Amino acid sequence: MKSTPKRYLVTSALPYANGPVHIGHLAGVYIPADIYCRYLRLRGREVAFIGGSDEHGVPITIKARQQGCTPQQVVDRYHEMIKQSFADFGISFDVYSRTSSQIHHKTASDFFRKLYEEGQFVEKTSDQYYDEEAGQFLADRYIVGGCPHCGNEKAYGDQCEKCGSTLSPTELVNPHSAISGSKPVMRQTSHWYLPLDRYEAWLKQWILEEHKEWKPNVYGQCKSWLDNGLQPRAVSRDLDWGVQVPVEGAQGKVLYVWFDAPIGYISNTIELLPDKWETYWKSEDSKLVHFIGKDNIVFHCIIFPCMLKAHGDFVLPDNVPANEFLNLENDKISTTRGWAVWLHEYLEEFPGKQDVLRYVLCANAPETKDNNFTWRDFQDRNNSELVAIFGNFVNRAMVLTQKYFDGKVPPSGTLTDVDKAALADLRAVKTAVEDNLESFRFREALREAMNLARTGNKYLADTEPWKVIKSYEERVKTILNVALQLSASLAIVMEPFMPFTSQKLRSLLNADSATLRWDALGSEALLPAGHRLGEPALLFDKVEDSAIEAQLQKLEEMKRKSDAQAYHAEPQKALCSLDDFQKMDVRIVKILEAERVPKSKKLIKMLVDTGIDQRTVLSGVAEHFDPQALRGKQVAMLINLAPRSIMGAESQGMILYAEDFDGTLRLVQPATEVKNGVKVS
Ligand code: B3M
Ligand code: ZN
Repeated sequence: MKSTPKRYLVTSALPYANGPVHIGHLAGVYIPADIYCRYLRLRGREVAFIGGSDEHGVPITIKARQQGCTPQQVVDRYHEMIKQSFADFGISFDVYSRTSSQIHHKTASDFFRKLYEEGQFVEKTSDQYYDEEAGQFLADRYIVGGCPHCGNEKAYGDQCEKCGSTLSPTELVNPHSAISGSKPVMRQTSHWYLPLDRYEAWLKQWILEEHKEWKPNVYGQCKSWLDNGLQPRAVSRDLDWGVQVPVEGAQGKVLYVWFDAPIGYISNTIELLPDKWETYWKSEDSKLVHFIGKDNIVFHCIIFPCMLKAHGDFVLPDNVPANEFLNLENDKISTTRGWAVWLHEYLEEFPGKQDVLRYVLCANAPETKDNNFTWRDFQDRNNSELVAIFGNFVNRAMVLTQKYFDGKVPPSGTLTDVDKAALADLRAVKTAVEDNLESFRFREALREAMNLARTGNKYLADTEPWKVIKSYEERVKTILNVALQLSASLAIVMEPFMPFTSQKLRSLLNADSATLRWDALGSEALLPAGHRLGEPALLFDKVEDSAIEAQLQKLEEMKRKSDAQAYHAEPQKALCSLDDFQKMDVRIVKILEAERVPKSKKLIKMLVDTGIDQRTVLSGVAEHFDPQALRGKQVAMLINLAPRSIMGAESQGMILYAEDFDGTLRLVQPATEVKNGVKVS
């Protein structure tokens, strides 16, 4: 057994500074990491919570190209924006720095040089894709093609985002350059590789034997990597954006972003604690924990540990509590498609409601499997949990105390069984929450904390102090004393999860964080009799239907916009002759009557004037048009299609429609009224 660590080094994935952050980032990484760190600090443990932006790599240069600016401009803009969003949501980093910093360039460079000088890399020459038009090698996301596993046509040279497989550029089907679109050629280049295969035996022992306690999703992914066998991994790239490879003759080569980025954790600790950082990174009694999303598991559990092992001076991660993904309204969150809830936009639309989102994202966190965020669930959890249970309980306790006892905590008298049961819950919550947090079960920890509010709410409903007051004031003193102790306990236990609410509640209770300390949690006398409370106020307010509808509509519009952008006209059909075409008699006809066919979901029966005759035609468009809207319209129709009988009626011809990118049907009409029966040719 390892002894209790002296200090905790907690890192959270460094987001690419190529766009704003969204709820998926928050739910997967930053909320659990923040809860963990806040909790550790409340317990008086020594913690360094390390964050920062990942400013290198192809994701950044691609964004710069799209926006027509320099990579530096991209990272400057998004670094500030991301940093602000995290601060707004109370993510309590001790440092939030960036990998473009000088300290980082030096740290990463020194790290590489040490390994290089000790002969830890293998230098290999190989053929790689090269874009002759753009004059550069195509690393990682610069090369796009078909995924050999799932057929996704937009897989990257390093990964398919659709099926999640890790790829190498040569596996792509029909590869092309993301820069010029051209077909790349092969060119020789040489790079340094970290021989992961040499670490296989050690990794198997270290992870599969010594870290069986890692979350099943993390352990399982590691096992499958190790079972498949590891290959040497290139740690340099032919790019001009990144940390220069610090070796003579390596002009035009930079460190692979996944080599430099995790070293960012070290650089940022150095920036935070220039004199003390080594106590965190180089002593066995430090506990290193990486919070990440599941797509980063291999880098944090296999590659970075091999780098650390090769270097030799540093501690290894003790745990890597990776989360799965959060979906949005049953669809994968996608930055490119705009299918996301951006943190800065949320704050504009729900000002002051940071904790509501923190609550919802933790209560529904994708801890063991992918999970789904829906705006309806957000509203439900706010209205029927935060407002109706937590907020309502605290408010009733405070308002009644104000009313009956002039806002002063009344003394507690003889306890009944109901009181004792409520107080038992109060005493039990500390261990329940602690045990769950220590083992990274954040949802369960929050549920336990919230159960205390449920207890309180039910306690008041059962004891009915507003009725008892008429006959038995002494009893009400005890009831409100108990209710206020529960409220005070909530202020403590909610602190890691909902820091803003906790702060507000402390101020309502007129008690500071020295009184309401974590280690006092479980005490039945947090607020002494006679203590004067602050003014009652609501902790939460309702989220109205209109606010939710506005969000759903916004998403819907986003989806339409991106579908429209992604639309490609279908390829042309095989050639036909003029004869073939002239066989088809297409005319402009007028719809005289239109009605739904009884018992059919799809069919509309129409009477049309073809200029030659009046006849019946059926169309399967009842889901697209109201019959009313068709009447009187002139449309294009193939009139010599052989008659067919459909649901007992005969259809003599076929009305033509244009189907838009989103499946919407439009009538094909002449721009101005023409005679019925004129030919379309
Ligand atoms: N920037 C990938 C990501 O944002 C990467 C993480 C780096 S952690 C050292 O998912
Ligand atoms: Zn795929």
